[in-house]
Amino acid sequence: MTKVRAQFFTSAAQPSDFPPPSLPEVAVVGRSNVGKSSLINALVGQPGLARTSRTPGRTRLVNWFAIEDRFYLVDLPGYGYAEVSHATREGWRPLIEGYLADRASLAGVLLLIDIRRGVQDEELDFVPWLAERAMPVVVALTKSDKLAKHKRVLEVARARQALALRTGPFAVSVTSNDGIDPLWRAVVQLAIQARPAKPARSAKSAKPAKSE
Ligand SMILES: Nc1nc2c(ncn2[C@@H]2O[C@H](COP(=O)(O)OP(=O)(O)O)[C@@H](O)[C@H]2O)c(=O)[nH]1
Ligand SMILES: [Mg+2]
Repeated sequence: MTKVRAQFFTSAAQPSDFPPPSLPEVAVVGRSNVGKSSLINALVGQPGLARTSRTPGRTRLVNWFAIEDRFYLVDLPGYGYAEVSHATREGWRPLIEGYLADRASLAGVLLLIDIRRGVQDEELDFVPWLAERAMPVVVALTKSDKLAKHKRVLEVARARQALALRTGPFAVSVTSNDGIDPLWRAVVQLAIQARPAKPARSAKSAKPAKSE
């Protein structure tokens, strides 16, 4: 099992509380209860790092976890949970969207989908939205232990087609450990292939420098 140095860094309830961008960040996104916190714990091999819950919709904060002082895994509140009040949901939306649209240090997104639920409207909207912004995404289908192996393979193929993915998705389970190591490698790739900060506007018109 992967074991890395990971520690809680900070949390924020509103964009004005976000820490200044520093290290690359990989945001973990998905519906409430899809298994975001459990997966973060499994990826880093620390069961108690991110708080998991049987009650959906409990994480109302954005949580940053520092990984080997090299990058952050960012646990976002879940979207689309029907049983929280409309007002509460509308309160979270600016937090999630504000983070994803404006975060200068965002290197990529780890999008989680429950393998039994499959791709829904939210993901059909969200994946092209990321593509328009040239934001790399890795998709994982969670709770793969809940499906027989032949059904897992089918769901992987369906999600790949529905979202027009070039690689993956990864089927993962924190109970069986299925797919955790390959997913971790993909997450680390996302983080270390972080795009450099946007060049200054004037650099756009300049010809690329040739090496002599
Ligand atoms: N069987 C199974 N249950 C899981 C798995 N991952 C998470 N869960 C359960 O799903 C529930 C929600 O998990 P949590 O990580 O809190 O979801 P979050 O709301 O997306 O952060 C908890 O009861 C977890 O124990 C998995 O791979 N297999
Ligand atoms: Mg959570």
